Amino acid sequence: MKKDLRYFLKQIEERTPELILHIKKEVSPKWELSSVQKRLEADNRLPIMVFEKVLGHTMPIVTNLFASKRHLALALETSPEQVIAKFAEAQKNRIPPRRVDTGPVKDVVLRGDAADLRSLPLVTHCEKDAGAYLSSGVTILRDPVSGHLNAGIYRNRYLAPTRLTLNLAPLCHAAEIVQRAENSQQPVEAAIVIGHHPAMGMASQQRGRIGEFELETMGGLLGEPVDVVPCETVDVVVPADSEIVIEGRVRTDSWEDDGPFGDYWLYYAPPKKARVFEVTAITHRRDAIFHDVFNVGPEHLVLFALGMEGVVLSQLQTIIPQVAAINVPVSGSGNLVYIQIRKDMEGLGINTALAALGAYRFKCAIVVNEDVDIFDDAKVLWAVMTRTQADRSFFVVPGSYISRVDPTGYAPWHSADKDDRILSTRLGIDATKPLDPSFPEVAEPPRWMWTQLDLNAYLK
Ligand SMILES: Cc1cc2nc3c(=O)[nH]c(=O)nc-3n(C[C@H](O)[C@H](O)[C@H](O)COP(=O)(O)O)c2cc1C
Ligand SMILES: [Mn+2]
Repeated sequence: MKKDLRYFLKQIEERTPELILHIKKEVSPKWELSSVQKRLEADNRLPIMVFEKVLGHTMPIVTNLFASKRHLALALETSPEQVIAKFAEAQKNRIPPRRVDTGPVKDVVLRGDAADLRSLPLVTHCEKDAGAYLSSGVTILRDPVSGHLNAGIYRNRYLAPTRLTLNLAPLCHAAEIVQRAENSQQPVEAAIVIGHHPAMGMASQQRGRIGEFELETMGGLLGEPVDVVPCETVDVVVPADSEIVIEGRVRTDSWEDDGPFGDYWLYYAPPKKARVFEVTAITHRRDAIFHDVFNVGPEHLVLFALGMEGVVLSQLQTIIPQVAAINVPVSGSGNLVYIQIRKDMEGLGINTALAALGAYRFKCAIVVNEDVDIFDDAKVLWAVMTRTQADRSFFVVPGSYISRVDPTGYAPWHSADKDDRILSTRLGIDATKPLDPSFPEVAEPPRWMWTQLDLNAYLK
């Protein structure tokens, strides 16, 4: 069986049925679907959900595909602890896609006015969102200058039956490609892919060099080449086994408002100008499954964090071999990184925090010893509270660029425009204990006893 969305869902049904929920009651794509998701999340439940009946639509919607490291681990057939290493490895052992003539995504081909976005169940998540969004689409575009393909997730707001926004953050490859196309007055051909094996979403988050096609990393993750087919109306290839493809062109001469939109900082991102995507065709499977990502739930963050973790871990280990593991926790909205080190010299905690802040635009880096579980926020906070003094273990770096979304950002001192609030202050924390052997030992019952206890014998 092809490794696609259906294959993954079947595997979940067979191996971890408790992780998938089929919702048979009809839901509205406006607020109701996201309310169900939010309500379950409030109960710490993050199952993959298949909403089988969506008001006004025939396609079912799957969501929560990336809701935790466990979800990613199941997709990669590994353990949650090994996900980052496997991702970093796939980025090194890339497998180029394989060109095939056709595939299920060509079951239905709609061109011109028939390619109507209203046939897709676009979801409205938050109360004050500007409207319905396509939040899961992986946009593959061809750089008209170099000819290379590039893929990433850039949210799309519905504008009209054949028009969407394409919201490109300033530092991503796609923004650079579209800007260069604008400078050389060339059109950008593109396709938005919805629904495939989760490896597609993961690969789309790789932070590689411009010109490295993300579907090669997807091949690396799956251990086999991804079958791709040419688009009908643009010079782009798309995965043959995806659910839905929206073909079109990115305009380099017009902008539309994107936002407000409930984003991964868990606030509304204010309206700002986005590129415009004009639809030329829609192709899909006969019984296509639509895929939605709930951006103010953990799944956006878990997926987004994976891209950072993959590149930051390998960079850090090059500079500081004592780095054992990292985690970009959901609680930090992508701005926080925990790093575990094998501390063998004083000063290594501060050095590691400095290197981590340099490796990516984190707002805060916290370094701990190997005895602290970096997948548990409470354990990391415990280390900060019992192993630091703020005037020695913390350092602060003002005037850095983190993100244009930081709601507490401030304008550069020389900027005339006080709304130009693009700067943030960064924090490094060395929460490792001193090497001094008189530092107290962690108290616990004999480790050999409590870790190997046969609990069932006591709980009967
Ligand atoms: C669910 C989700 C939504 C995202 N939305 C956007 C977005 O709207 N704009 C953006 O620039 N990046 C967004 N990202 C991050 C990019 O997809 C990511 O940085 C990607 O690596 C960019 O690829 P590129 O550098 O090849 O363009 C999103 C990530 C996820 C996981
Ligand atoms: Mn790229």
